[in-house]
Amino acid sequence: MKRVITYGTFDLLHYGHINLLKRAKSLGDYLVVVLSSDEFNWEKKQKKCYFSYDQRKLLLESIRYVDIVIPEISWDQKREDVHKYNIDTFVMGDDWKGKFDFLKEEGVEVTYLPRTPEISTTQIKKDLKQR
Ligand code: C2G
Repeated sequence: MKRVITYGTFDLLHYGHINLLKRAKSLGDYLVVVLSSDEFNWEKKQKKCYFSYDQRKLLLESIRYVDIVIPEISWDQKREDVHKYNIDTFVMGDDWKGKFDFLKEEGVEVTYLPRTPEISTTQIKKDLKQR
């Protein structure tokens, strides 16, 4: 059983997120999604999520590629998470390329996947404002 992990806010869930989750799951048999809490997202982006943690968790749990959703409350939990969940592969979009290579020291394969072009939560918000 190959176990994969990925992290994110996944606010205003869109097809770019789904593409990432689909490809992440294809790298193993079990996908752990570590979902940024409302507070941690503020720390990360100084922006409020549109959907609350519980709403974003419900959306993610309904996705066929996702096996479990757990909270992300700090930048520093990744080393612990990969051991706690017996992770084989860590996956992120390539906007994070290189940022989490330290996880290789924990015996974890680190993979950055190309982002889906032209879609982002920021872009969606911008487009909606102009309508
Ligand atoms: N993503 C993507 N293509 C897009 C948009 C997002 O592949 N068009 C990917 C991102 O690269 C990321 C995941 O979808 O791997 C979730 O994106 P966000 O919710 O924006 O997550 P982020 O804020 O990057 O959080 O500790 C790590 C952070 O929690 C990552």
